[in-house]
Amino acid sequence: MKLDEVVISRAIIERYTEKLVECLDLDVAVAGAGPSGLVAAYYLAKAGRKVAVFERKLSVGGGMWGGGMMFNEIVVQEEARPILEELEIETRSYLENYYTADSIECISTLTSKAIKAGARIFNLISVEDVMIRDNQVTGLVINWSAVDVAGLHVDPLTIRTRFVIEATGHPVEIMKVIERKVDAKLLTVSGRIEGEKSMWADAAETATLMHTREAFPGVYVCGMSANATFGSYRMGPIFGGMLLSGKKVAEAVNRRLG
Ligand code: 48H
Repeated sequence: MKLDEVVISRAIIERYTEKLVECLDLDVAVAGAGPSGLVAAYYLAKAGRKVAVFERKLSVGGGMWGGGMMFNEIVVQEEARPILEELEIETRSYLENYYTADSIECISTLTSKAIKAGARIFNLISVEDVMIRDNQVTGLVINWSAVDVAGLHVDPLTIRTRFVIEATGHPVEIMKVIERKVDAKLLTVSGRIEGEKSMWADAAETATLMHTREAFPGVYVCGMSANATFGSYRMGPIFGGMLLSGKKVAEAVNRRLG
């Protein structure tokens, strides 16, 4: 049978539109498809929640692909290994309490498992603002990343959601928008973003979990954005805290959803 280019085009447009329309009203919208956002999406989808992830870049995975300084291996500690085991990602023991994993296997498998569990992942879409009602975030404002890159003046579209997970990593973009635009305090000590501190892996890994929580009504932070919001250290290429944070935020939001 001969192939028709217009059928191919129509198939893509219709199927993509179906996916996006389905996601206009969500239980959980995740901003950023780094390791913590992907883990969160995986567990929420597994719990039967309607969850979508919006990622600015062409590729998902955030800062995990490059391991440490482009050596594409990551390190995880004992506590986080069960997550990789559940995802069927191979780990190799190094010294006591240290395991390594191939960063490409981690991201590709995690992404695949999240999608197969039912999460929708949209790449090339940036979250540029939030929707607010009565001092509570009720949605995300999204636009094509290309619009931003080209500096075009094109209005965005909006996704309604019961909860937002801010997983934008170091730049902590969603919390920055809230801090700048919403006339209310964040749920931090100063009421503002406390900011990320320098390297201290051990302290940072513990703090990441402690700081994985609601940072503004309707918005939970996880991964590096949790540390940036609540003011803690960075940890370099140990990723256990990111994985555990993604799981913790999924459990917390799942509880709130009831
Ligand atoms: C849509 C956006 C937007 C936006 C950003 O940086 P990430 O990998 O985030 P985490 O927190 O899951 O993992 C952090 C880890 O990779 C890391 O950097 C570590 C452990 N650093 C330690 C250290 O010492 O440096 O992923 C965030 C993702 C990226 O893919 C961004 O492109 C995306 O979010 N993103 N997507 N709309 N406004 N902003």
